Amino acid sequence: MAKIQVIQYPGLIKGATISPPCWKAQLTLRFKGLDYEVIDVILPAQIKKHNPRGRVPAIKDGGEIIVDSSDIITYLDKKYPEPPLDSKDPKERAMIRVLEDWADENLYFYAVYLRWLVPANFKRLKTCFFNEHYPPLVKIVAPAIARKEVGGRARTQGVALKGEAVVRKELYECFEAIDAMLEGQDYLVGSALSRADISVFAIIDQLSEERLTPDVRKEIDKFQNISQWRALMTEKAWGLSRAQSDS
Ligand SMILES: N[C@@H](CCC(=O)N[C@@H](CS)C(=O)NCC(=O)O)C(=O)O
Repeated sequence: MAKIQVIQYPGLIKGATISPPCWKAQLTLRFKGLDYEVIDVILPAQIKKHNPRGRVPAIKDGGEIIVDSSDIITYLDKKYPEPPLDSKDPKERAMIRVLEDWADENLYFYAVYLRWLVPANFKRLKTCFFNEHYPPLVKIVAPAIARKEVGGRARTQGVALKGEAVVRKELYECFEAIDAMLEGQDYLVGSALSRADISVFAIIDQLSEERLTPDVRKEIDKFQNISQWRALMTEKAWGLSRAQSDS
């Protein structure tokens, strides 16, 4: 059987990705123990070849192409139901949805801000990502073009209208909230790992990348419940396909 393919932005190491929604798609495949390969794309034209919406991630499974990380989880959870990533309990399911949406539409934009709009971190992004993956001339212009595009989206969402101190305060309060949710339990909702954990973890894990946002990593490390949860999530996610990010 052909492997599932994940079309994604590359990462700092082979097989990884710099994009939280792409990481969310990969994590889903890992938790489900599904074999997959990644197809790295960097330019808008390459992305559009796979997804006319011009966004990553997209996955290809046999003849099917699915785009958008939430729709990817829904598809995979239906087609490969074990282990399930949703709850049977309607109240838990509702909370799982709310947390996934919060991660995608709120936490994600804080991550965008901290990576792209904080000058010291943007410099790191240029060194670790653009210099590594982009061809010689393109890498000179691509960071500024991408920053303008990403910044525009962050302004439309609202986060880029705020000052850095406010953004940091709000994000660190989100860490406090996540830590409080994890008090006395292994996972965010109920007793099993769900798509809420995957969605929130995809962002927290990426913000823990010391080469890009060492300032945020320091904050995350202050929270004991989050640290334990990160260790558990990492163990579950890498159980099957560690080789993919280590090779
Ligand atoms: N809500 C979407 C977000 C997808 C998204 O915005 N992906 C970004 C990468 S993190 C992208 O494709 N950017 C390419 C571009 O805008 O040209 C999801 O969860 O899949």
